[in-house]
Amino acid sequence: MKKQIFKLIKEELEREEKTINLIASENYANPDILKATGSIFTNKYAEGYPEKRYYGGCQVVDKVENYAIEQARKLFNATHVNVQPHSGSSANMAVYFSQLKHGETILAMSLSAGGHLTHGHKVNFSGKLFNFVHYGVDPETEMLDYDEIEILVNQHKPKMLVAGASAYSRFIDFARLGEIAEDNNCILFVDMAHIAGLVAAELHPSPIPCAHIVSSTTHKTLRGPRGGFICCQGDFKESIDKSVMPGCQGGPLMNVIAAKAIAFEQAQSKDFKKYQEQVIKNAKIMAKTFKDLGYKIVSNGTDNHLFLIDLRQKNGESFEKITGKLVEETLEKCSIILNRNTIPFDTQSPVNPSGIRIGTPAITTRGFKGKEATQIVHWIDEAIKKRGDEAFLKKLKEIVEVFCKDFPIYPSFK
Ligand code: DSN
Repeated sequence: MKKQIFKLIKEELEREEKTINLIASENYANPDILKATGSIFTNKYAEGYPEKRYYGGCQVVDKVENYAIEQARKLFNATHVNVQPHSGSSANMAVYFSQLKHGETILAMSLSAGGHLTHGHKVNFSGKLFNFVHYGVDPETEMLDYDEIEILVNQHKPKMLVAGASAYSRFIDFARLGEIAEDNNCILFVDMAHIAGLVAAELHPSPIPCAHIVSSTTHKTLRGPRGGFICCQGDFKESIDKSVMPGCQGGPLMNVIAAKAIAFEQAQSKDFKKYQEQVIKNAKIMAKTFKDLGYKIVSNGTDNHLFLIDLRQKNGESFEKITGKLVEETLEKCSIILNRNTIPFDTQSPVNPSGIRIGTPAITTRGFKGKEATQIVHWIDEAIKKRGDEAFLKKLKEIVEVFCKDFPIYPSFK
């Protein structure tokens, strides 16, 4: 048994080293974070909060959790932080349960326009337990229409307004959303999971001063361990903490909290800011190169770490029957990994949507800059054009794998 899993860890290391990862929500956690995640803190039960636990022997983990909170507060300039959510979804669950009763109304961005499953999709707990109304993007600009959001808030009188996305490439105007929420006496909740690293590096406007509550994950642009956290204003502190534990979770994952502390600390460094600047540069370079090759970029560009390609047309003309699934599968044959994605107003199903999502956090951690980012776009274009040519795709796979060797992710792991 033991041998099997260690063999698979090695296999996954090889896969990660050999492939180009363009999944916008993934990144490579550094060895310190992996070490803390795999540490003996995994042994400890610590239900409760520092100095108020339901178990003995919590002296050391109290210091860990207090340190993680302190680092997160400093990083985001937040009044209160809860570092216990096991994931972004459980953080969001705790937020809803802390402020709303079953069936109350929430306004959020729809998943099909770029939102997130936990922002009220009908198959998710959120959509089943609360009355979600959704906003999308403007059909012309494919950007958020704040006037429309204001109209919907007026019309539906939601108790909570949710902002944040998993496939939206433009800055979000949290200040404007804060005004809308204030004028309408509703709670503004921002899920900043995708952009947390950019916010930490002050390269995206921060939701912290504008929103009552902000949730996030730690493993996307923030480049920490897989997990979640919640920041809130002082009035919400007690209800959020109670909702996380005992409301939604029992024992916190102290090993992951230790690793979150390291991530929050690392995100305060100059190197992290430089890294995030390059993440955005790479995304802009890739989007422009695709555009120059005739592809249609949703919203015509990007301000952040990702962008979407609308595969229905190239050079303004109908682009045969190219779908996100076909492109995802074709590229995987060439060791280029990304995900299919719906695009705004998609008429295709999410299983076989009309778009792909491209993100630069992982390739930038690996050291790819403009030259490499541009090269990848040309490879993707060639692979799409020669998608039926298995010999070409095989040859490209070999080229990509050799290319990756010059950019090791974990040089000390063998
Ligand atoms: N599913 C994640 C993403 O890929 O964006 C967000 O949770």
